[in-house]
Amino acid sequence: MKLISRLLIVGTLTVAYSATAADFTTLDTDKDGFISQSEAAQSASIRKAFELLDTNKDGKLSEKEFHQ
Ligand SMILES: [Ca+2]
Ligand SMILES: [Ca+2]
Repeated sequence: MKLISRLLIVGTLTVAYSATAADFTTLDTDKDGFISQSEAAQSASIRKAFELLDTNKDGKLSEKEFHQ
């Protein structure tokens, strides 16, 4: 029973991580390695958090800024 719970937790974490990793690539539609404001507009939550995430204020999100 304990082993099954552990496997479920590991599986859930793996799925959550993959989803985050996929989101950056999905949002970066022109594949320049950054998420611009217009690309961020595809996701309501990212658009709202954009200014907060853009720590160096260059108007785009690097993968590092996106995953902070
Ligand atoms: Ca881009
Ligand atoms: Ca930035």
